[in-house]
Amino acid sequence: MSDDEQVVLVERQPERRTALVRLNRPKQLNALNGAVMDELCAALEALDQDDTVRAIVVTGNERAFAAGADIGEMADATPIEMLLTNRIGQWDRIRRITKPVIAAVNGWALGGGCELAMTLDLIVAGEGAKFGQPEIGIGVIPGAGGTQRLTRAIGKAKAMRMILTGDPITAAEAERAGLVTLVTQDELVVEDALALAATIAEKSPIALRLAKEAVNAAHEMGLTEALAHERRLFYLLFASEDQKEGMAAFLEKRPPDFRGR
Ligand code: CO8
Repeated sequence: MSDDEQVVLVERQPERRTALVRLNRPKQLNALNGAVMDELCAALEALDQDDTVRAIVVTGNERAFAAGADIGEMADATPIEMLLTNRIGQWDRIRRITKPVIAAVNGWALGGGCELAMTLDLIVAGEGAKFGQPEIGIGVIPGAGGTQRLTRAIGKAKAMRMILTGDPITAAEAERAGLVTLVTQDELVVEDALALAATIAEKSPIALRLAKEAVNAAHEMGLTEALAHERRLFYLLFASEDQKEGMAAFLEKRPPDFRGR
């Protein structure tokens, strides 16, 4: 299959133990149709199983990370068709990825595109990026986590404005509000996201996996339960070779060699 036909492209970078996943429907601003979601989920799941990859970057192109769910594909749908195709249920496959995943965002991250970025773990944005939940303008509401993740990320006051007006915010506003990890020049977005991924990839894969699980628990559990969960994950890491190696390397004043065991 040529690059023109594949709606998701995957490039592994073995020397940095990272991989770059690119959404590739440029003429439709990467609108997330069934094919894109199927290929994206399959690509992330394959990389999650690949021991040569320790951190992943997902990006779009210079105009759009993704301008939302494909409106043409949804316009005539019935609720039962939506239910049976399980398009939104499929997003749980992205949530279940255990490795760190960074969204590298240029241009539009709207609707499902903004929700996709928020479902991943960190967001690196170009100065010209715009984040928004414009669904209200087409007679619906965010359906893939936007009302929940945006509110948790930036608070009710700002989330209400974005969701009720549909107006997007800039990358700088998104960073100030706590939605975005890092803002950089548009042309450096992918490079900086890959550099961040490479820094993460140097760490113990087992510790990364449990760290991601523990941080995500902050959104899903109450404090007492989440603290107990964190403590159990912390104790569990003492069963890993990477913990012995990491602490020995510190004491011997040498860099650690993490094997993911
Ligand atoms: N769906 C389908 N096609 C799209 C989408 C989209 N979301 N966004 C852009 N396109 C297409 C346009 O139709 C156009 O195609 P064509 O050239 O054939 O006419 C092409 O991409 C380029 O777009 P524009 O000409 O509109 O480009 P502009 O630079 O003038 O405008 C905008 C860019 C502002 C991004 C504009 O395209 C826009 O407003 N797009 C729609 C944004 C939107 O409303 N997104 C929310 C969609 S609903 C949603 O995401 C709900 C998620 C729920 C869960 C997900 C389930 C899978």
